[in-house]
Amino acid sequence: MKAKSAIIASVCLLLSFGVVSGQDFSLFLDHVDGLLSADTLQPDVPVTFYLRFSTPGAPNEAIIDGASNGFRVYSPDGAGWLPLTWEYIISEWPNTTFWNYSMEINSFNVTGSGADTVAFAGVAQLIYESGAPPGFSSVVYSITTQVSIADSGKTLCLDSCWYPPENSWIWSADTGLTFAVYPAWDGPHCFTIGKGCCKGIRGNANGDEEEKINISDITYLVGFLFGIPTGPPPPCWEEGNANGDPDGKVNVSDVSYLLAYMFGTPSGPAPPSCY
Ligand SMILES: [Ca+2]
Ligand SMILES: [Ca+2]
Ligand SMILES: [Ca+2]
Repeated sequence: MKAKSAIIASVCLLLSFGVVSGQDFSLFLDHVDGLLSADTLQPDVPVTFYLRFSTPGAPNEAIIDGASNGFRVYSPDGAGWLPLTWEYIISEWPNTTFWNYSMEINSFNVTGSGADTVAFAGVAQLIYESGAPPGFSSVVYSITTQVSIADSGKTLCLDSCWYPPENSWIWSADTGLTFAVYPAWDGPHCFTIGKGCCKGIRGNANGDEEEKINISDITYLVGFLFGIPTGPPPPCWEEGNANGDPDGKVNVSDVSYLLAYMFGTPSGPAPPSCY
């Protein structure tokens, strides 16, 4: 707590000489792992938000010598999510290359309910030629969580926040005259929680794009279950669970089910629908 106060005090001290427009300074959501489509999250797999930190080149170039950015994850309609975890994406970020005075991550209430907040703060001492240089642009942080298929149709959002939550961001810059920068942010980013990878009915064990259910799916499952060497698992596990057993098992029963459906006399029932 003491250390955190020191960081905030340091950042604030550096900000006391004036303000410039932050249009060319930004921290954007660069991309997301764990999407089913551009605005739909895949449930039950890790979801990672990657954040890009950018500074302008000339004519607004400046060394950023203090940067503090918070992010919060929340659901406006009551979805849950797994407690947040976070990482540095480039190794220079947390060490002396950029933030030779200190780099901290502070998290608040990362419980998977209410709003979870993660704040990143870096402070440089320019006398040692540190700070984020002009024209810098890289993904620097990631925040990871996971949503549940039980919350399909609900919404999960990532937005900016200060710490404590719901205040503005601030960086400090130095071009010989120290000033404050309010970086741009392209959020909030909200995503619908999807229904997983399974489409229509189950049984497309080999994941072919046309969603066919045929002998190739049986071959694929047999390879996975009994092959020497073992074949790969179904690209969408729920499709491999052709008989739709509630435990989600993929085993010889699914092979038998598909055999009966395709070749039984009389034919067995079609695989059940995914959801
Ligand atoms: Ca299917
Ligand atoms: Ca298939
Ligand atoms: Ca099964």
